[in-house]
Amino acid sequence: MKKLLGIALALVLVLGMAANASALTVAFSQIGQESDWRTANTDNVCAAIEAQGWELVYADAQQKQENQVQALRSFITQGVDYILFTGVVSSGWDEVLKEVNEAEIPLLLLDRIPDCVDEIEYAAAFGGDFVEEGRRMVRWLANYLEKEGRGDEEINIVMLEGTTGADAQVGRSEGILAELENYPNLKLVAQQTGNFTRAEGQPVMESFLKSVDKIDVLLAQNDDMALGAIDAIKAAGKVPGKDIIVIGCDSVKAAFDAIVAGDMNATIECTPLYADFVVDAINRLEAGEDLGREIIHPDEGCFDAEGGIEYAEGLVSVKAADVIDERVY
Ligand code: GYE
Repeated sequence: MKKLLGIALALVLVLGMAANASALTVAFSQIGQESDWRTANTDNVCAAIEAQGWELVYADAQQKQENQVQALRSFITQGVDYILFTGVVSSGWDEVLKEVNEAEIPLLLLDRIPDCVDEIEYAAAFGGDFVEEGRRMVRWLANYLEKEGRGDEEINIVMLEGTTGADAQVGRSEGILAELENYPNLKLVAQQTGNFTRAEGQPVMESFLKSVDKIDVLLAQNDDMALGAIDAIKAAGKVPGKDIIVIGCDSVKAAFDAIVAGDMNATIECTPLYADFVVDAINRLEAGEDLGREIIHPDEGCFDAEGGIEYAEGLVSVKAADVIDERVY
């Protein structure tokens, strides 16, 4: 009997060790490190995976689709347990994501959703509602102008767009253009990509300032480009936040600082904090749950100098200075 118990105990130990050795391996194909948003997203997701005791296989694609394709194929070869994926651009993923499906590795779509989403299998999906974010940028602007007594003025807008063909660019442009239709006095007079980076936002704004006579508003599809543009506006002898209304997207800490300093007027929130979603989704999938095909969008806000401006039905902006200390990214 004793001997049997001993064997059973040894077996439990061996099995326990085996279970530990085969702790989950979670692979993450990230786009690059183009913005404060992206850095916060990488840090947040990677730290959460490691905190669970899961093995992390991380690949930074340096903005190149071919690097992502290569990373996904190497995840398949390694036989990872889960793949987290956000695509630098929307199109061109059909083949490699079908390979992921054939390998039967559960795929979690994050952030920028590929345009083949309806043709592939995925275990869970989470990301910003980019069209709505674009709409919110324009609604905030229209209501702000109204409050300033400029509601009927002819307003010239320039737009810094994100990486061409990225879901976040396509969606925000679509939302901005659709919402502008509701305000005939708001005119989009120039638009160009700044690739979601501060480094490119600056020279593109510089060229807008040279080529466009009257610029009243800058809509930047992320805060980093807005911050680069603010430098260009100052260098041109204009006052950002006053001569030119500056609106960004993401709500990173640096944008809060710029709003408090008076250089920037508003930022529409797009959270990079995906850790809770990722950990919860994997744990539920491990427990055998089916999470369905819904693409989950987080609740997001809008921050500006004074607060109280409506940016979506029934939602008003929050004064950045009041919450700056609580910002975690
Ligand atoms: O807005 C931008 C980043 O895909 C939502 O990518 C993301 C965007 C974010 O570089 O700052």
